[in-house]
Amino acid sequence: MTVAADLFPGGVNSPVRAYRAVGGEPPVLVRGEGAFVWNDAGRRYIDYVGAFGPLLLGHANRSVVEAIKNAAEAGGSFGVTGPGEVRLAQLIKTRMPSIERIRFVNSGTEAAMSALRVARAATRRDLIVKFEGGYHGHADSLLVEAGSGAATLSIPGSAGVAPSVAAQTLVATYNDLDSVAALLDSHRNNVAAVIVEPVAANMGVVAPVSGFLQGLRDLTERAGALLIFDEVITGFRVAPGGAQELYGVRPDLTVLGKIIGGGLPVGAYGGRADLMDLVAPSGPVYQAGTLSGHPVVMAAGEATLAQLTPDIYAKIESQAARLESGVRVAGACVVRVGSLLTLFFRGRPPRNFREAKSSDTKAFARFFHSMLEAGVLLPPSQFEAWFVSASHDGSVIDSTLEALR
Ligand code: KE4
Repeated sequence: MTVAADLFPGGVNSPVRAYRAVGGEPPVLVRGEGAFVWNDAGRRYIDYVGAFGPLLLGHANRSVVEAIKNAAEAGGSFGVTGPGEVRLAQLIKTRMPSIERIRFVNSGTEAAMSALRVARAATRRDLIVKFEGGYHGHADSLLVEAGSGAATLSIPGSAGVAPSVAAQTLVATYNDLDSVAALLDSHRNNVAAVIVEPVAANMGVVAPVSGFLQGLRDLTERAGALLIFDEVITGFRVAPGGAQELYGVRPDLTVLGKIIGGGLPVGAYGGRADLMDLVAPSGPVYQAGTLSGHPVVMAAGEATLAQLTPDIYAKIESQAARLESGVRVAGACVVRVGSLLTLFFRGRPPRNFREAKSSDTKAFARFFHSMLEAGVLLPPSQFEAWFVSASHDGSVIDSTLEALR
């Protein structure tokens, strides 16, 4: 959109939307319903972007829309805790028992940066360990060889991040416990936390090898550091209780976003009560937000989680499995965890970001455009996940496989 180019940097409000990694002009999308989106010329696409993760039920889910309307008509944010915040927090706690206390914020970025602040306060240590290719939003200390947008744009870290801040973040290799142990040993007693996407989804979908997550749990315990699971993407997607349920590993703190807001701006961080009680006004860690816990957002999140029944998860799992088994593309391999899927243009599934980066991104770009031509909208980057929703039913999967032929 030319007018957008005059208004927003790169014509977008988030870099990945500019299609720099795949080339061409992004479509102008004006409507979404279920598994479909329509452009301004009325052309319909099957949508695997799903707003990059929040829309596990698909676009314009009737009861989510109804809940938003009712909450909006009841008035906006009142500047005090409301019943909607309580109900959504209870739904989250029930499904993620590691979350004894929670704080709602307005984005995954805010949630991740706040969780790190709690970890530093709790341990009185300064350093953080993250993983190359892991993306946790754009807070300064986390934009150190980030994945997702930065990886797509091949910007290691970011301009504007002070070297002194970046120096507080150590970078390990995903699926490589030795790289974590080495950092913990060489910075003994000064690592506050290890933050990890339990299923990496910002280098494309890279699954944790067996024992990796439990290994992080053991290493952090031994080092007196906290383990933070960034479940902004995996939370309530890869299992009813997220990756921590799927892999049976209990983090000290969890970062959430996307699905818990039902498509509206949201984030949350939570975990052990003794840690979260450090957060103001209970404790000395300051964090605040004008619209945190907004009733309309809480209503959308509650209406979403309330629909996530075992049947829905079983349905999404079977559809995503059908898609996985039907995808046969020369020179590419599929990685799937639940309803997260990536087609890597390389011979074998990557185990870390360095291997993911060796994918043939030009081949991906050609594939992306051929699918767009065929009416299937994929995330515009080799380093993003395809999001299958409950609305991607049998006929949608069939049409997708048809387009792949
Ligand atoms: P937000 O600040 O964008 O709400 O969340 C940041 C974030 C944190 N943690 C994980 C694991 C994430 O994937 C994200 C954001 N995800 C990207 C998609 N890979 C958002 C898309 C975009 O940047 O436009």
